[in-house]
Amino acid sequence: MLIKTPDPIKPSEITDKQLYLDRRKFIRAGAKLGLTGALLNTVSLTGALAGTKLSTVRNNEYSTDEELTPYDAVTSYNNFYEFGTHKSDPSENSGKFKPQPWSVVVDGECMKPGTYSYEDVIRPHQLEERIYRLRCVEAWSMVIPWVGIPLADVLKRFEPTSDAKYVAFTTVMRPEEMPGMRRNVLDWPYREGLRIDEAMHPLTLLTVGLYGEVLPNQNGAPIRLVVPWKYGFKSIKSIVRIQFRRKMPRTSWNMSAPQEYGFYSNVNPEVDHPRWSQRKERRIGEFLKRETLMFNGYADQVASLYSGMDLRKNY
Ligand SMILES: Nc1nc2c(c(=O)[nH]1)N[C@H]1C(S)=C(S)[C@@H](COP(=O)(O)O)O[C@H]1N2
Ligand SMILES: [Mo]
Repeated sequence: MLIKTPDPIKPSEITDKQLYLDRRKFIRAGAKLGLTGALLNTVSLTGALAGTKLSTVRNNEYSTDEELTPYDAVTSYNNFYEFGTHKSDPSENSGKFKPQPWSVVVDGECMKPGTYSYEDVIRPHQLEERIYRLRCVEAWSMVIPWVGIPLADVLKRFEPTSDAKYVAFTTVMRPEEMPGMRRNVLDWPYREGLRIDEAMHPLTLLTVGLYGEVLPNQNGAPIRLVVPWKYGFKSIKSIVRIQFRRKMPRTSWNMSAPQEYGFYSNVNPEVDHPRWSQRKERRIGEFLKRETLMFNGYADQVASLYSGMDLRKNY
């Protein structure tokens, strides 16, 4: 017997276009007033598909009040080389990717290593909305209402030991579902890393959604990092491994071009990329360029992490 399973339906297909757009306007208006939590329904995260609403409360302490980058730009202008190197590739080529079920391997210098399911890692009642700037090393930027949990809250559950000086992250490798992996543009899998104090910093967010909904595949479903004071490439997508390390881990962009991309990769207008300036950026949707701010505007919160370090050497 053949059992027919329904195809996943996007909210944009259920509601008619105008209703859909009105709902978005409504959510955004609500978000501006800080009412997000009250407007959105609670859903089970198990098997949640892109577009499923998430129940969140706005974190105002860490959110910027700058104008949001439109949803369509956030979800169609992406860097996710596993799906191709053009900005439109991730949204066009990630339809076959299956972000559920999901699990994350946790290992290295910690007391609770193991394989954790998505539901073990993400506790729905801890989800917050945080509006952060994301600045790509290519000198464009966006303002995105992310939904996630402070990474520190997750990492502490794995009980890192005093030998855990760094945390390494790895992206899933599924060439059958990720057509960009057929080309060796990077040495797969995509890898990133943080110093333990950077990973534990309250701004560092383990993210599962944006615009009040479950992450679309192109934005790194089902779990990605957002480190707002660093260039966008540090915000690794579709994470399957978290490893506590004694030594500084190797990272994809540093491995591919060490003279251009360092381990730290803090947003720094004073230190140019060897092939272009980092002084200005284009906010997606805007015409004139903006001045890039030290640590992407988060200096008050994070500058102390780097006191005494030469940021020209540790770029
Ligand atoms: N696995 C993986 N993660 C990745 C990338 C990638 O190519 N592969 N690109 C990075 C870069 S360069 C940027 S700017 C951000 C973009 O995130 P966004 O598409 O959600 O805006 O994802 C980062 N995370
Ligand atoms: Mo980037």
